[in-house]
Amino acid sequence: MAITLYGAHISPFVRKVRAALAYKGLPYDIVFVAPKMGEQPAEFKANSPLGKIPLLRDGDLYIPDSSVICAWLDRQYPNKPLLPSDNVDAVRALWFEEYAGSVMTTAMGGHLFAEVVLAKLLFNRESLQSDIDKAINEEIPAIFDYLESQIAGDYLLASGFSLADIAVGSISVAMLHSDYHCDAARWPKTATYLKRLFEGEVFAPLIADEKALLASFGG
Ligand SMILES: N[C@@H](CCC(=O)N[C@@H](CS)C(=O)NCC(=O)O)C(=O)O
Repeated sequence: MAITLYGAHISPFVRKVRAALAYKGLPYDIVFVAPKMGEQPAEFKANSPLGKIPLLRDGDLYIPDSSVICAWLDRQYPNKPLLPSDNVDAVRALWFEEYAGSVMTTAMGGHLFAEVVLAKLLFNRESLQSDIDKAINEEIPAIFDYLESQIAGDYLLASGFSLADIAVGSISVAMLHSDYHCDAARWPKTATYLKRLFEGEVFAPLIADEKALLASFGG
């Protein structure tokens, strides 16, 4: 069955689905859709009731929401599971998915990336320096403190790469695009962990794609 992903590459939630598809080795097409902007395909409007990206089409089935899409992919394509088989690990991975999609997205996406990159590139306005300062001085340090206390070896869970890393890695790429980096002297485990994710086989090709795309828009 053919898989189609509707969304924009630079959305952390679209990136999360792309990372999940890449990890599972599933081929797909992307149809570019920006929320609240431009012409949107009729099937997107009909099947994304909240108007948000991503939306996935798998055969005849349309699935909105990155978390629901990841749950679908894991059930339908169980090879290379996103959720560990152990219940405690699985529920911890789901917690990190929630943390990445809420607190991390507000700080790294809404306050940092939106102001450092999107303000000029897309919104045609000056950056809000107060949002950038809040992200850099308060929110992201608190996130790094937390991740530093949680990383268990190479990845977030001792059992290995999982949905937790896909979710946390996806939003952390926004930081990379904003040219903000984790201070390895202050958060050594987190800095090493993020570097491992960014250079790993799941995220490196996505990051290269996105960098080329941002450069083509003058970012
Ligand atoms: N819970 C959703 C969040 C998706 C989301 O907020 N996407 C943003 C783009 S990064 C969006 O479409 N925003 C448009 C809007 O809120 O109307 C998911 O995990 O897919």
